[in-house]
Amino acid sequence: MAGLKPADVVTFGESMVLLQPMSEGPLAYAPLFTRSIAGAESNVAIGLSRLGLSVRWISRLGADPFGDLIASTLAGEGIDVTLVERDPAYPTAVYFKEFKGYGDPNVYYYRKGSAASRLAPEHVKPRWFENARHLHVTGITPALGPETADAVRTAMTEAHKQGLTVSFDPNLRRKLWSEEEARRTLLSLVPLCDIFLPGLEEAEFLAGEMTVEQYGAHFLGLGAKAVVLKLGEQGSVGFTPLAAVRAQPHKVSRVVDTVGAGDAFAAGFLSSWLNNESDDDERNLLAALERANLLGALATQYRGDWEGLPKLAEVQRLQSGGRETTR
Ligand code: KDG
Repeated sequence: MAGLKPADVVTFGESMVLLQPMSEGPLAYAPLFTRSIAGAESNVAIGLSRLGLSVRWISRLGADPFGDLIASTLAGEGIDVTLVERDPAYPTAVYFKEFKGYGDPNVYYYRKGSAASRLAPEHVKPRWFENARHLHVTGITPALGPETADAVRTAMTEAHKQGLTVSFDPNLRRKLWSEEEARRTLLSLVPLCDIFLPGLEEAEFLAGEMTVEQYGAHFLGLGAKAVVLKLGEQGSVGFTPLAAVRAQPHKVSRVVDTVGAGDAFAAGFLSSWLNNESDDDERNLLAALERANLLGALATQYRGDWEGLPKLAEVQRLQSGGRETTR
């Protein structure tokens, strides 16, 4: 078997076809839709790839046209999809958004019994981590099927065994499982990660009400080596055993669609953190948080989960305050 292309980041999870109504209002009365794809891990993969990192995305897709669409879209974004498996017995999942015209969009999943929900520990192969530096996983995958939590646990353990670092975004999706099961499972995965990336609401869901500093200490105490808390409009804050750094939010002129903002944040953070050139945790955290805040803010200003993610040159221009030549 030929060797795999080196990957800065490996990620795996479910991607679905996404149907978004072209109008605002109740989904029941939406007559026209645009079709795209989405999935937390593939959103991060696209963000990282556009920022110049090499990325391997792994999943199980149905042997159906929607599976073709997902694989070819991600390959078109420069992502290595060589290890994706196609399952003739189970379909590729679909999800819909509903834009109310205020607040977060509602989402409706059609993913029970999908090909990715059949992911089991025996599918996780040492080869997944060959020639790679880092694994990124989210708390969506463990919620999908009977064995997906064990598959995530196996992958995190195997990645460490092979010398990779691991990041974990809890990505709490209450529609997918009970609160009790979510809390128990997500907490059990925290000690297996190096970088833990919760939002404030997720931190509270997992650990109860605390101050931001107490959350940092709490999750470091569970075994994470770095804790990065997303504070929404308040920016973000990062903790390692040696540093605690807060980064100011990037200005948002108009919120259009908040779905995918956490994934953009993760891509921004990892793209900087994994390319650290200094030993100074404070400096590294600040640089990574600033880029993460920028990407998260940009992601709220376009429709779709990943389409508007910026390329590296655009990020550099925005961060240096350079002018854009638009015409
Ligand atoms: O973070 C954005 C994701 O939630 C979205 O792309 C779809 O993966 C998805 C999910 O499970 O909600």
